[in-house]
Amino acid sequence: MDDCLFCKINQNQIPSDKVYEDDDVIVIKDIAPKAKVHLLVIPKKHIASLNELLPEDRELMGKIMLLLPELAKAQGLDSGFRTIINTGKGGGQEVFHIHVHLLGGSAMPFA
Ligand code: D5M
Repeated sequence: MDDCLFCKINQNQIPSDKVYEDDDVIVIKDIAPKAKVHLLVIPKKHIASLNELLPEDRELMGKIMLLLPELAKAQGLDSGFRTIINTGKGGGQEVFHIHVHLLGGSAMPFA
């Protein structure tokens, strides 16, 4: 997608603090962290939100679910972590390229 922030970050057109990358996923530090550890887990495929997920995305999203605890462990989040997916304007989504927030290491900012 030409006008998508996370596609541009994926294509290195915009700098980011990348902590992990493979063929399908990038993980970057959130630019405005809400906790000591605040990562964004972003599929390289442009999917606007959970509302646009297709059955063919099942494996990709499953891969992301399995990656989350590995990332948390690598970040030293031994006592637990929080994951958030904002969906749509009403759900607080600001960047319309699906991503999972991974937060931990300090008091949790959300209920
Ligand atoms: O979350 C979108 C998140 O994306 C929000 O926490 C800020 C973050 N963000 C915005 N621009 C950048 C850049 N350039 N690098 C890293 N992180 C960024 P949402 O769930 O859509 O509300």
